[in-house]
Amino acid sequence: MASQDNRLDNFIVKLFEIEAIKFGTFKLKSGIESPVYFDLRVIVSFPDVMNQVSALMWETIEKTGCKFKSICGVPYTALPIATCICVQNNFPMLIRRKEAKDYGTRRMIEGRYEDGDVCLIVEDVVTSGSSVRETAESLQNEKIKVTDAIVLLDREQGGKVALERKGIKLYSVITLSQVLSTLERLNRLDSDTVNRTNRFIQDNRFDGPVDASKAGNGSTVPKVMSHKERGVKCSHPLVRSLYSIMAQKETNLCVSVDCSSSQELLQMADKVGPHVCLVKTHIDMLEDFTTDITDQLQRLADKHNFLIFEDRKFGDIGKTVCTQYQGGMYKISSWAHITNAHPVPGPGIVSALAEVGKPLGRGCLMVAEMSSAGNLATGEYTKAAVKMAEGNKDFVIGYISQSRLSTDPDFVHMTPGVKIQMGGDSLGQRYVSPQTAVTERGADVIIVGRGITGASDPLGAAKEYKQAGYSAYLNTLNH
Ligand code: S5P
Repeated sequence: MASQDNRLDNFIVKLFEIEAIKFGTFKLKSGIESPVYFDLRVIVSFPDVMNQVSALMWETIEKTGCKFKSICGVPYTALPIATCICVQNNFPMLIRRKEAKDYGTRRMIEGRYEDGDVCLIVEDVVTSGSSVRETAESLQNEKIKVTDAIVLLDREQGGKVALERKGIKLYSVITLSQVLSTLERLNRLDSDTVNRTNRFIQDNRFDGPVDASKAGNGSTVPKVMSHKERGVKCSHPLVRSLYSIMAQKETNLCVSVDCSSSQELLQMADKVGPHVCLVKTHIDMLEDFTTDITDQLQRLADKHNFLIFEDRKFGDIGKTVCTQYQGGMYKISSWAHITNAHPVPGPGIVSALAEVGKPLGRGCLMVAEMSSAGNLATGEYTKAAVKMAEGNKDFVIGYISQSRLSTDPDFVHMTPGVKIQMGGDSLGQRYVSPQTAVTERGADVIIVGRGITGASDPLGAAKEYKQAGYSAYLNTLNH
């Protein structure tokens, strides 16, 4: 026992020495500032550490007695770890693709498997459990069962409980508190850092859904506001209307009705109308547009109580977008409650659209992140989009995004690229499930197109997406 403890002590110190574990102030992907950071990617440069990781994980797995036919590492850091475990123990492995290939088999899981096979998931660090869950969903889509997962380091922020709720038991080799106590005992860390980190873990538990509005550094964690509350408290009247509709109809679903025939568009809007808070259009897809179509769409919006979002993605200089928004054939500002704009031309685009839209009570979303593979709306570009929104709160009501970009409840986050059958299409679209969009990506509204419009029973599909999206939202409230 003592020698096992020594082994783990030495292993933890080694991780600290190679800076796979760091203490300081680190901004996480979610925007939270963390006093501790794990960068287990570095271990690939230390074959002795790779060997130790693999041996420790295998021993932990063996002790659990769980049974499985293959092992799959969560891409990317856990891929080499899974490879080591499988090679050293002569065990079959599966690889999960993060993006579907747009040629060939388009499989999301590579390797040999049969329906009903059980696969063990391997991960380096678990925080909320979201990455393990995404990999599990990909495997389950291929009819592979997932009952257990092994992680090198559990940050103890609720991932274990969240995974258990999904029927996945999580085993860990070490935990963050173990790391802290070991490093303190061996005089590698002072008690201030240990206390600060412990406080951070306690204040930033996820227990399933990620609430990116949580503040870091041990400060008070703001409560997630319900749709009902946001329907009263948000500053923009249009946002209040949207949330009131969402609360009343119990839906966070926006259907993207991407049709080329106006009859199809109107029929679909009428069919899904009772189940959505928004209908999104690409009006320039219609081959038979007349102004009567948007009049009829407005009547349907009144009948079913939804808002209309024209996904125009304006992207030109101020003068041009002004005319495009209010004039031309479509006169978008006269019927669409919401439209959206790319930040690429600079803040002038927002002021110009606002000149037209604000007097009409319209709202605009900044396209801050995109769902398509290889898109350029990342990093500094996304940050600039957020700044543009924050400086124009009387007209910009939120974002088209793939993650939670703002802690301000006034901003609505709408996430496209949502489909129960995840993966992608052959033209670069990438999908996540409604649950992932809401709980992991922080979506207030899920935007679903072909998942509903391309289904054999669009009404049934709309109900299914409504249910999935709304129960994911309720989950975020409960934690
Ligand atoms: O990043 C984005 C932004 C948008 S608005 N990715 C998207 O897919 N969209 C739109 O959402 C896209 O133009 C389409 O209308 C819808 C997604 O459709 P689906 O059929 O792939 O669900």
